[in-house]
Amino acid sequence: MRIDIVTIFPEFFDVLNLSLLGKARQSGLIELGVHNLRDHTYDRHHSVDDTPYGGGAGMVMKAEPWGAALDAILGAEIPRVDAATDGPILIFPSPAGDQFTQAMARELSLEQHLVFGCGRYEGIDQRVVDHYEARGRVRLVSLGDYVLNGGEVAVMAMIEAIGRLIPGVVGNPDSLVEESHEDGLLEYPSYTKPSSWRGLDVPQVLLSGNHGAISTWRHQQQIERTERVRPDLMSPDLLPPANAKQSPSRRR
Ligand code: JEW
Repeated sequence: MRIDIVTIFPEFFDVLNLSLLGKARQSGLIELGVHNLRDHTYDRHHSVDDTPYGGGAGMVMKAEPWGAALDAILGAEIPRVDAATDGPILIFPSPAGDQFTQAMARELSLEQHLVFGCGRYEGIDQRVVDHYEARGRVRLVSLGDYVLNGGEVAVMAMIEAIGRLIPGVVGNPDSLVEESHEDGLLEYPSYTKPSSWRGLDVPQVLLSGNHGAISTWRHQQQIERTERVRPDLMSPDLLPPANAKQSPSRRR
């Protein structure tokens, strides 16, 4: 997968050289380009922002640098016939976007080319989104219902969630299917040595060697935990009838 990022803080993405994603880059599974928006300014002061039309607080990112930066990545061609279903996806993090989910990460991990535009200030001139929507696939994506100072942190989270779903990036593919959200349930609790710590014992079943019992216990734990902390994720057909009428306990 090819990933391009446009930002006024390219150094922010230096951490992508580390850990799992860094290895994926070295092995060529992920090709990353980080582009400084300011390299696409042609005025004396390299301005990327200006005051909003209509007044109001704060500054808005100017359309011209965004147009120049994105054209340099995407090419400056007129819309292609299949632009709605094919070609790169341009993603703008935004508090007004569709909620980023594991399902969206899964979909995006199948793409060949993602381009992320990181806004700052009060956001980007709306015409940038409008223009590129007419040329291809554009998505506004929200990390969640809270306000960040810009798109960089959101892009970092999205790249981590997407990157680890690319075959070969995470060493053991089993750890991908077993984990939270892939089956609509939260994780079961995990334990490692020692078997007793500060008076707290590892549940006996995990020491039993009975893999059937362990598997059943873990699934029960997933269902209980999901019902307790994220009932919104709970699909009724996964609930055993005995459990369905029980009121959620306050434990965590
Ligand atoms: C987020 C990009 C760029 C995403 C999530 N836009 C805007 C905006 C900002 C502050 C107040 C009001 C609007 C700052 N901002 C961003 C915020 C993404 C930008 C500028 C973002 N939360 N916040 N999920």
